[in-house]
Amino acid sequence: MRSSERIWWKEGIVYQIYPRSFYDSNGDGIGDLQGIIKKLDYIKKLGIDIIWLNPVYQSPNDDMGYDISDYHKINPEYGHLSDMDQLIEEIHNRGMKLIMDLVINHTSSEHPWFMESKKSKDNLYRDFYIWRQGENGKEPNNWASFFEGSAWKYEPSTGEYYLHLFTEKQVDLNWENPRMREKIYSMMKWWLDKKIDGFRLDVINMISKDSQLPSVQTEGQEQYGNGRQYFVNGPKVHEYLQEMNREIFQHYDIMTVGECPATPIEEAVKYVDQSRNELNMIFKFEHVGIDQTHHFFSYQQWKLSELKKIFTRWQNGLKDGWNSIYLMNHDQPRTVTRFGNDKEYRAESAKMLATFYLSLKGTPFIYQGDEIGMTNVAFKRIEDYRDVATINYYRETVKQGQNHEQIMKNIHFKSRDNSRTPMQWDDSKNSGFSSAPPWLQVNPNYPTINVTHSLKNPHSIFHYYQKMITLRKKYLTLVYGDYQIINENDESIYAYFRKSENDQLLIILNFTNKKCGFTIPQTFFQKNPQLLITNYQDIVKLEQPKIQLKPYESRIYQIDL
Ligand code: TEU
Ligand code: CA
Repeated sequence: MRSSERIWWKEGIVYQIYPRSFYDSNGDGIGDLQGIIKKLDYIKKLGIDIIWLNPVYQSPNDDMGYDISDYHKINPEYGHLSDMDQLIEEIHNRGMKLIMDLVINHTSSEHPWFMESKKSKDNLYRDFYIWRQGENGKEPNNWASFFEGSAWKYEPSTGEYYLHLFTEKQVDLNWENPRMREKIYSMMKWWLDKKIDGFRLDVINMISKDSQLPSVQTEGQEQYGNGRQYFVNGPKVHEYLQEMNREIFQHYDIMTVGECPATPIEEAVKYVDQSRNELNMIFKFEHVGIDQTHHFFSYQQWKLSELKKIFTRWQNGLKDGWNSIYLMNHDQPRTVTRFGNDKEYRAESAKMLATFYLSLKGTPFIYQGDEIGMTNVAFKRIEDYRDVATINYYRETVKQGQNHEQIMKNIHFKSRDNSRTPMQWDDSKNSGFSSAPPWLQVNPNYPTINVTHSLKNPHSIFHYYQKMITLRKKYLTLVYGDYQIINENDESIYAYFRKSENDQLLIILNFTNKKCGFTIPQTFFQKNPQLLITNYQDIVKLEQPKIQLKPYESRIYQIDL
């Protein structure tokens, strides 16, 4: 490959840090910026190039930082701007980069803009948000909030309602207002001038709402319905992103990744086609919706053939764009619990899944703790949960008289707190995360699942991740090569080629807890394939194209072309 064609944010591997749960440096039970600084060598050791930080701005924490009350300040729980400057410098000193979470679909209701906006109808900041009159003593329309109840909140001081797609303390900004947009752009510039390396843009595909704000058809008795057809990938979203690109992105060498729930590939291409000058990549949601039914918290068994269809469609569908690759984040269940087996095959399946998402075309995002195979948690009492979506879901479903056991079962699988329990550093009290009781309890399995164990054991999940990352850097075909699915309909094994001018790689993944057979395609087998990596220790010599895979076994073979 010519070096001019190589791009750092395509080759880079991202590590997502949830700051509140990563490492507490001052013993208050809350992770912080100095804590991250202390662990940078650990992240570097894993082979990471880019760090994504969940929001650390000043916030009343109604939705754990996704409700920002001052974009120019750090939440004092995490530190100060001077700590942020130091963090940026320490990350750069280690040859890594940093992207910040940018939450600009909404602000906190405690943001000064909103404090002004709600004062009077002719306030200078009134139009920074979306205000409407009620309809017959009810909300302006019947949209539901993502976090239960109506998406509108009545504000007595001016007798109007404001829109909030998430909690009532997360107020949707009015992107129609050019003055508001300008303020956002200058804030972005302020951060980029601090030398950060890009942004992850929170629910960026929801910033443009249909100006009519029409009600939606609801199902049966439901009072509120999902209004997404009127604000997901809305009428002016691309206009705004192109403007943002002209004003900001194009002046810096940065990486941009937009979070885009409920976005099919036909819509996705519009965000990432290079020629359109919008974003570098987006987070797609189809694969994390695979086991979801009518509600975020209800789930069903998923099928491997379905997973393959989704990935294959996205691997091949962004012709002029680029993929992001992730299996979990701070909103999703733990990878090994959801897609692998967190019981008898925890190590094997976590390694198989690492082989999977680190061998696809796109920029991989590793969520903190996945590199040691952390699992879901199951707190017995709802009082032990901290996530607003979980707490609201519990309150609403109990009110509706749903079965308590079933509600807790759904929470145990789907709660966003599964991903947010403190990082498990060692087997000491509070998993070495903090000297004080943490803000959210540690997963009780920390005495066996922790970083110290993983670092000591040469065959650990950590060391496997490290190897996979090294491999991805050595074989650029894993980054840039074409993707070709081999066995679309098989429900046990997922196998695909990655191919470039110089070589071809075959990735074989057993997604089941049983032994399974697979036949290596003849043309590939004839070229003397070399085994690059496997998640089992006893390596079998390849004597014939028919192979047997152990439970959750994964292998990558390579041939020169
Ligand atoms: O998430 C957007 C989002 O719609 C979902 O991931 C959501 O969390 C899930 O469906 C649960 O209902 C982003 C952030 O990642 C999330 O943490 C925030 O809560 C949300 O935006 C609001 O800022
Ligand atoms: Ca702290």
